[in-house]
Amino acid sequence: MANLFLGLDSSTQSLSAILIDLDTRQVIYDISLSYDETFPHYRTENGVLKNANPQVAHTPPLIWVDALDKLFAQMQTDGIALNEIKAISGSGQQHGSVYLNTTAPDVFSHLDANKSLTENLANAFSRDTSPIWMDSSTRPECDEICENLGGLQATAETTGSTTFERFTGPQIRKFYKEDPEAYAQTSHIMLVSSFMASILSGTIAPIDHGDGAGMNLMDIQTRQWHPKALDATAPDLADRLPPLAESWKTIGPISTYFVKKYGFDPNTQTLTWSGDNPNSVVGLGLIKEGMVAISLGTSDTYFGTMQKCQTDPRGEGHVFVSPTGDYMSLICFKNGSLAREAIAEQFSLNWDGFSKALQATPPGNNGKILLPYFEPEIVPNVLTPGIHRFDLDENDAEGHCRAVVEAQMMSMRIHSEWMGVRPSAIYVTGGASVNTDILQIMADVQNCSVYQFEVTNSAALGAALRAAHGYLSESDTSTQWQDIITGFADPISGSEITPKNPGVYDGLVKKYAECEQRALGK
Ligand code: ADP
Ligand code: XUL
Repeated sequence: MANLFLGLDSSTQSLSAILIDLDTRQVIYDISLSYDETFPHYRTENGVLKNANPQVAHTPPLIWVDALDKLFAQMQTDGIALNEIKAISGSGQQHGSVYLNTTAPDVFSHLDANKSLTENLANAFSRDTSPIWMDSSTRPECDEICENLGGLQATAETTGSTTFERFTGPQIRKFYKEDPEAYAQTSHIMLVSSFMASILSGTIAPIDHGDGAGMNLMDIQTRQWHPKALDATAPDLADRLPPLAESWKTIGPISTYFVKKYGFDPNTQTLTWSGDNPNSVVGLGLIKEGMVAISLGTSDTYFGTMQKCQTDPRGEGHVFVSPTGDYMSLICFKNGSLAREAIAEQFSLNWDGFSKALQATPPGNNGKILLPYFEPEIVPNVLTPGIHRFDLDENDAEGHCRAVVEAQMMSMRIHSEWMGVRPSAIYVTGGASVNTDILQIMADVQNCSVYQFEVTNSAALGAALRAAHGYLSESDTSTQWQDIITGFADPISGSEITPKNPGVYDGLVKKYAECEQRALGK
């Protein structure tokens, strides 16, 4: 019998699954269901409900639930031996929160296999929509909580980050202030990760330290809920949160719903889920200090592992807990793939045309600069969207393609300086990491080699590897990460993209930083 472990990834735009066979070191199944395409009736756009206010970004949590049924049904149709899967873990887009009423524990523990998951859960919510990581509508709440915790630096030292609009604490506070009655009806607040784990396990699942660190509610040193942060957020919040747990904690056997409906083995173990970025740390094999990765998914993120907790004095970066138990640093840029797509669309280009434009333009773009704030930006903090051009003609299609990518890469270089180390190699993942022309600009701007991976969804792969690690650790506490990831989390041999134009960006980065300051009115 094969040694199968499943990783699920409930991300902004899709639900994906990766199934690995630990014996043969192979990914044997890899699937992704786009929310917009699979479930048009929820009317999401790139996984998000349209809102007149550009700062508001919500998703109906039922779409994530619906996707789980659809995904397992598809796996069954594709002949996957679901009964041979030993353990499942998962990855969720970070920070997004799900609000449930007092019926939730009973609903989760008695999921009726004669109904769909959405029918089972339809009445369990105290809030129909979930604010997700793209929401930036909580500036007042951020200020209130931050002040209560003693200011930017104290908040960062306490919770790993200063308050950010998308973080769960400020989002909970806004909900409590705007709708205290609905808050009173809420008995459980979950992250996307712990919500999905709750469905799979049929219990109220814990929040792991990795995703818990993205809430402004957890003490980053002790890894416990921080009483003062909870008090600064909303009344009686401790009663509404699940326990925190290490990322490798086994929750228990899979809910009988999935056994009856899809033929899972009743002994299949469910493990605690984590956030997509912490999962990617494992999926990319970043288990040693000093390794850096960039994810080009819906968001662009820049992250690395570190042993000691070192927070960003400027307050732009985050410290999360890595699923290995170490720390990870991270910076998140909202105008990632969707900004690249916006430029491609504006000039009617597909990815091939976009790449040709990158090839046809010189590194440094003859000084043309674009600040691509199509959506409110997280880093630097820009709440009113808008794009800014410097020495760039608005009809210059090729110039725009290069300018958007150069802007993203220069912004990463500038805003990662607080980490104190320039990378010597970068591992890259996410949907856009297949695009070698984008990666060449990354290598040039960072002046270091960039490596691609076979599996571009490192979050789902990381979840599958975490499932294997957690499952094996139950019976053998000496299980080593390196033994689990070997053969899975290695860059593609020969995929190294070396810098071809070092030096070009040293000057341009300065110009970019000045343009940024001007655009921000500083
Ligand atoms: P997430 O996990 O956040 O939902 P993904 O990692 O799946 O996102 O990445 C999806 C994005 O990948 C799409 O929005 C698309 O813009 C981008 N993408 C896919 N193929 C290419 C390509 N060849 N070049 C550039 N970007 C691409
Ligand atoms: C990280 C962040 C995003 C989401 C969605 O802090 O907000 O990367 O996890 O991918």
